[in-house]
Amino acid sequence: MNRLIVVSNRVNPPSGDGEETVGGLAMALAAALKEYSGVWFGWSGRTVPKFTGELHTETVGGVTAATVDLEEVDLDEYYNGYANKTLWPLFHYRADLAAFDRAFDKGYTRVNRRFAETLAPLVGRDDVIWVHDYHLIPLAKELRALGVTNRIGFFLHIPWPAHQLVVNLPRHRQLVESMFDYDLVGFQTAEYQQAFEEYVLNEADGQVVRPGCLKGYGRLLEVGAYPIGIDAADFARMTRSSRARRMRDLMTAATVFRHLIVGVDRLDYSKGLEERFLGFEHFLAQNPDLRREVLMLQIAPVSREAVEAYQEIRGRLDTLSGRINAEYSDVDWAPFRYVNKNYRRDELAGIYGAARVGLVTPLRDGMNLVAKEFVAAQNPEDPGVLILSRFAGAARQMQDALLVNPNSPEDVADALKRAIVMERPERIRRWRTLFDSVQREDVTAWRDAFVAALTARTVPLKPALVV
Ligand code: GDG
Repeated sequence: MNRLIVVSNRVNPPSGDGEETVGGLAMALAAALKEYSGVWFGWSGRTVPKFTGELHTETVGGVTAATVDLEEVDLDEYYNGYANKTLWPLFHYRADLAAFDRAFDKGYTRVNRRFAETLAPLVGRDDVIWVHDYHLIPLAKELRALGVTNRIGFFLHIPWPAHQLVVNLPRHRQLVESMFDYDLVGFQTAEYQQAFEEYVLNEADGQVVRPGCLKGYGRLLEVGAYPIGIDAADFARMTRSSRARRMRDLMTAATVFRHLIVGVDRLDYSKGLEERFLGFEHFLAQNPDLRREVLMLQIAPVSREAVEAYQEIRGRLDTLSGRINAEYSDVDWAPFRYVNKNYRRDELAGIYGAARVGLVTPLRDGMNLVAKEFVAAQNPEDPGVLILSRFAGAARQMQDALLVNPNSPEDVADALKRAIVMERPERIRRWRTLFDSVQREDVTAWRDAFVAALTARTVPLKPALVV
């Protein structure tokens, strides 16, 4: 293999100043590219009146960031439109929020074509291309049309939903068929892989040729589950940094004689924030004796503010958090802190470290890296307890968390009580198993497994005719 070319919607090479962008994909790719002298290609985050295809390149720490500007209408139709108003809600089981608009569809195709046209001249003979996430599903199809024959892999960071949901998408066939232009398609969990296989069996008259190899639309495709992890070593280092320690001391001082319950999420309806707030409210109502012993801190930096559904949920969360504090606060005490501020990663590490409970309750989540970060930041001698939604991809690997149904306030409240009163030996036992898997199945293991499978693939690159 010559170079690894990573492609994602946004490109966020580590700046080194701690002011990293919020979001799991950016975190993971920055960590995954660290040891490769690779190229990271994608949108610059800027818009121009007319698309030119001009490339901006910058090399930071061995990684060349190659970015391209898009037009305002691309942003509306491709990013805010098809990606975040159509695919994101649908793939997170929110068909009620999904907008189906042909202009979005056209914008999505146009931007994928523009990405392909800009990227193709950069591709060397032996380069391996790794495309990321739902913004860029048809990219391989566009690259193949331009004559790119290199190995191309795709990784989906979000869930692949049940067959019956996918078929809500107008032109779902074209979208899935375009995935057969990849050599390897990776999912976060075996469950999402199975859902994809089920679609192919039902809608493409396909078959499972052997485990991990599908036939559909007369072609072959390798598929697999590659659960993403965090950069555990780097996170452990960060936990010991002076900023993390300062933050941990600050939070410990703010919760003397009280237990800190922490949630950290992009402000997104898929993260189950409303349901979590209701669960906490239920806990306060049911446990008058424990009320003054807890403080819940929810950090939720705003994201995708141009999309109405995100503006609406923000308003509802403001009301709900206000209601909880108005109902339960006392003159010297309030149960809930809800902040929309974005913190540095080392500060987050300190906050996680001070917490007795990590409350991670998405309604649907491809994986969820916050759950893993919380575990990585705990003190081995006195670790906190992770409460995790059974609908997060991470639940598969993290069976020693307290697994809950995030839709049930009673379930969440019961788990909170159990976590607060849990004795230290049980906390240590549960944490140890969780920590072992967070360390072992880290971001490097994820990258290496995917790249090894992509470069060792057995399906011929351009299968002429499969019988
Ligand atoms: C997608 C999938 C999948 C949050 N607040 C702050 C902040 N964050 C960081 C967290 C974490 C990341 O953002 C969020 O990652 P998640 O995995 O929880 O969720 P998504 O952003 O939805 O990521 C997800 C992931 O891709 C990777 O495949 O796990 O399922 O939806 O790293 O720490 N970071 C900073 N300040 C904050 O206030 N610096």
